[in-house]
Amino acid sequence: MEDNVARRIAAAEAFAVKGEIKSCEPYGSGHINRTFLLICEEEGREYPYILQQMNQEVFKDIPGLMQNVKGVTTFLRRQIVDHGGDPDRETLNLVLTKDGRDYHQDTWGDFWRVYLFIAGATCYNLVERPEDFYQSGKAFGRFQRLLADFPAERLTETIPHFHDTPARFAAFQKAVEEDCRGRAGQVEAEIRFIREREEEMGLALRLQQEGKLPLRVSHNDTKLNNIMIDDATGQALCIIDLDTIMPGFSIFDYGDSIRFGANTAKEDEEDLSKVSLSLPLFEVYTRGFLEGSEGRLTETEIRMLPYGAKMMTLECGMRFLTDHLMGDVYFHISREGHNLDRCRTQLALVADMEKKWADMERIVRSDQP
Ligand code: ADP
Ligand code: GN1
Ligand code: MG
Repeated sequence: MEDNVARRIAAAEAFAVKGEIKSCEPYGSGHINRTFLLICEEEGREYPYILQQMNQEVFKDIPGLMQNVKGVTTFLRRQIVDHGGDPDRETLNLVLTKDGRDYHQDTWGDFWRVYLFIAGATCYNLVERPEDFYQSGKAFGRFQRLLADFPAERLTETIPHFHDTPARFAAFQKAVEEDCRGRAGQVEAEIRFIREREEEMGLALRLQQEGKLPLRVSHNDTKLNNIMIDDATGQALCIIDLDTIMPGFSIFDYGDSIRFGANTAKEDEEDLSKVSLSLPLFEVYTRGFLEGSEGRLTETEIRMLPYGAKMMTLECGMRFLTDHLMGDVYFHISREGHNLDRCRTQLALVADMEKKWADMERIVRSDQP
């Protein structure tokens, strides 16, 4: 995906935004799409938007993906209005193109979309206040509950086998074997660490096949910087990054949040001594998630929550290492070895979870409603 100012301005001009475009600069810290803060001006007043160039390497069916986003945001908007909320801030809102479409494809074939910018709210990369993390657990739990009533048959599977950990392991093994960048020799310890845990990777799918773990409409990318916290109230305001909404496991939505938010270090921290699982944060998130899902989770799902946290962390570490071995073709990087650093934090966190396993299980049991 090429980034070019003239192209992004031209793309922005295809949308029915207010007034004149003033600026359009890179924004946020997502790893997948290219995100820009678009500022427009009309009669001396500024109107901010989010412009995104969608990642076509990652998402093969962008029209299908946009249909998901449109369907889910319309559905959520109705619920927010019914509950007396603010539908312009509590869900993403697509801005249509001048010819009334949800997205724009430019002459180079790239896909673009525009959302209303949600002002006065922040996406965090590290938990600053435990209360925020509790709020985000509650919001993701509630989000899953709301989507339970969404007609799942209308959803396109935007990335097939997204959290199919055994399939991710197979892709990792292939990347090690091919070693196209000659990097495998420098990461033997990481490769061993992952291989030693192969057995555990198929458990969720096995339980699903046995009818013990339900498939649910889930978000599938529940890290802390995919939720906006209201600066004024401190409450979770809006869940964003809806590109991977599709049937999945509740324990993985829960687990991905723990992976990112209950880590005492950033996802790409180079000093591994800073990485650990914060049990107090684990506890507040668990409480929030269970409260937010309001009794919808089965006993097996609740029992499997610690497993969900460990698996999402191991899977993510494995995906970062796969991408490092393949030459950084999937996750955007901003420094040499960035994906390897990310992989190492994830594996260090898995190791710490293994040490704290009994505590994790105890907390889940005692937070159970
Ligand atoms: P990616 O898939 O690359 O992670 P996201 O959709 O998560 O892309 O967007 C990247 C970042 O842009 C978010 O973490 C957030 O900081 C910011 N962002 C996205 N949508 C909005 C919005 N509607 N209002 C304000 N900020 C947003
Ligand atoms: C990506 O899009 P973003 O940055 O929110 C990735 C997630 C990973 C995450 C790791 C579509 O999320 O699966 O867990 O990076 N999204 C996709 O930070 O692959
Ligand atoms: Mg994101």
